[in-house]
Amino acid sequence: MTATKKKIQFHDLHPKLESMRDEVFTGLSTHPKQLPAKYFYDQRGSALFDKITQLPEYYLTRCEISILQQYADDIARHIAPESILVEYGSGSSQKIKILLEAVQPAIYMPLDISKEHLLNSVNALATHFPDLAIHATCVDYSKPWKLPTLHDSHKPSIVGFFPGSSIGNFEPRRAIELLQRIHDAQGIGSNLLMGIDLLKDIKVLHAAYNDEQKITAQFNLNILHHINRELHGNITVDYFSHCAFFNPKHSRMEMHLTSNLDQIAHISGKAFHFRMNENIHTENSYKYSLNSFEQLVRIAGFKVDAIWSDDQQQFAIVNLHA
Ligand code: AVI
Repeated sequence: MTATKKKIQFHDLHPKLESMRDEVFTGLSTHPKQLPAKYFYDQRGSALFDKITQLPEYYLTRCEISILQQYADDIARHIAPESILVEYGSGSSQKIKILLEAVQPAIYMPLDISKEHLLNSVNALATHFPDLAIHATCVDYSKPWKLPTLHDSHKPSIVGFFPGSSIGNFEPRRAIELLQRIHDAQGIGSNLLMGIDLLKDIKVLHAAYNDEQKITAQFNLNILHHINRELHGNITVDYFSHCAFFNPKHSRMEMHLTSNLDQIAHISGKAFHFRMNENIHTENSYKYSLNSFEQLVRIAGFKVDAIWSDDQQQFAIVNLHA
């Protein structure tokens, strides 16, 4: 453990990074072809995602922020004072600022797999909250993990914050495993605040993933640029098109990249064949009803304690009790 600033402690739990080459090769060799959504997020992909969150069609971020603004004090009343606030993925500073101001935790502990991203965001946050004790922790929380020991004499209560409907990007089986891990790591009696995107009119969902400015299309196609750069690929990105639709059977938005023609591309010297109209499945974004979400979290050992939503019930922040 090294101290980077007076109030910032850094814990490196040394997440093991999977080989991008292995994952891309496996994904493009299966039928139907698929790619892990985490490879959207190189520097350009993260900047494109930031743009998505500001699009008129992408209601998710706006809804979640407005729920936080409207109910922050009530949310804080559901959380024990002097708690440790653990954020899963150090994401939007706007959301965490609202929560930190309302909850006033003893310690803020953001968890992220990327050391660089983590340090950049905590340094910016520390300027805004100079007295806040921050324990930035570099970890892959989708694998088994333990909260770092804080050598504190009393045992503070733990509240997790998992915003942005990020849980929606996990298949339900994987979402349950992840929630079980969080349950194990945080312990009985802890809380978990989650942002979830609710099932709604398909037209609204369709527009959110097919925006007029085509930023989501650029975000989806960026995975191919990322592969070209990192894995010495020669994929012609223009030969693929963005495709996003609602799959009612699985209650999820799906994103795919469709090959516009019959083509062969090389990645790290290996040839991959894409038939005309063949899809590469790049992302799932599950949409839950409050009932289906309650069932999912119950399997993982959590109970729903409170729900805050917007007037149109587009999005919800749910407080879970372990
Ligand atoms: C990060 N995640 C919750 C976003 C979503 O809506 O599933 C990623 C995204 N994909 C397309 N637009 C935004």
